Amino acid sequence: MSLNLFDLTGKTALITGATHGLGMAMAKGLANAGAKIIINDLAQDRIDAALEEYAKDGINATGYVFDVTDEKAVSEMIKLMEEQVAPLDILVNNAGIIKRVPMVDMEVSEFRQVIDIDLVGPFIVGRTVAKSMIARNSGGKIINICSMMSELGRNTVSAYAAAKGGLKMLTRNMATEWARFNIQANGIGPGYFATSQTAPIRVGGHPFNEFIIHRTPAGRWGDPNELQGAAIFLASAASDFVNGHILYVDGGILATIGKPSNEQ
Ligand code: NAP
Ligand code: GCO
Repeated sequence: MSLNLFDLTGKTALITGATHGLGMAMAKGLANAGAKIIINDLAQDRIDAALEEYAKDGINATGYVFDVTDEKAVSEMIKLMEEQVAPLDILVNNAGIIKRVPMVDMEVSEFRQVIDIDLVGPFIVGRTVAKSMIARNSGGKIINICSMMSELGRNTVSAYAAAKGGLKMLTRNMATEWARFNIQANGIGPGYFATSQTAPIRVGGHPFNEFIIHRTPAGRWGDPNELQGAAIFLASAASDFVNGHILYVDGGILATIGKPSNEQ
């Protein structure tokens, strides 16, 4: 019998913040590998619209509204989805925000909000899902969506970099504490991808757009669908001995210090 290491048939995956962008792309990839998909967002209307989008691709997804920073709501909604749909085998902590403000101008409340959503949120959701996996002795896969800013700083994104750097280390601690329960916790570190989050810095003629195209050895922004392979790998049996690893999908950004503007 040929064992398809990447087959997710019979598995159930929760992807937070998956009504569009990278979350939707990864969710579609997991669905195409056989997983049952549950998505989350902050608003029912955006979930409803997204479920129609998934259905167009033949994906019968389910959606639940909750704020990843709301411990009570997370606990109630994960209990409900595991009753109504199925126990979770895979969690993708994708939901996140960014604020681009110079540190000297950033309100402490803004800094705290980014940390809360991008770092505390994955802790809350991850811990809630892990408790269920441990109680069921099922094992499982946790995938935290990190960033280039898990490794590099950049002007104006201090809170985001602190959160994503922390998420890298939270991933390693999840791996450390939960590996004995056959839970593999890993991260995906996307480079620069074309989504609504990067739209403000990607518009044609924006200096950052040109900078990223030149700074990325592949010479372009990533397509969200190019994260599907990494998501399927870390969600599948193919990664059963991979733990605490951040898999960077960045077109080569972290491989290089870059090149002068006059070099190809
Ligand atoms: P996006 O288009 O802004 O989508 C973020 C999603 O998270 C949205 O669905 C949003 O819901 C949801 N969300 C925000 N706060 C939430 C909360 N408190 N509770 C539940 N859901 C919440 O971003 P993206 O570009 O797809 O990025 C997705 C993830 O990848 C983020 O963690 C981001 O930091 C990371 N990332 C992105 C890139 C990139 O180049 N795009 C690169 C590296 C890493 P609403 O729509 O309702 O606001
Ligand atoms: C930015 C971008 C980045 C990307 C991503 C890079 O303003 O620098 O939004 O933060 O979202 O995190 O990996």
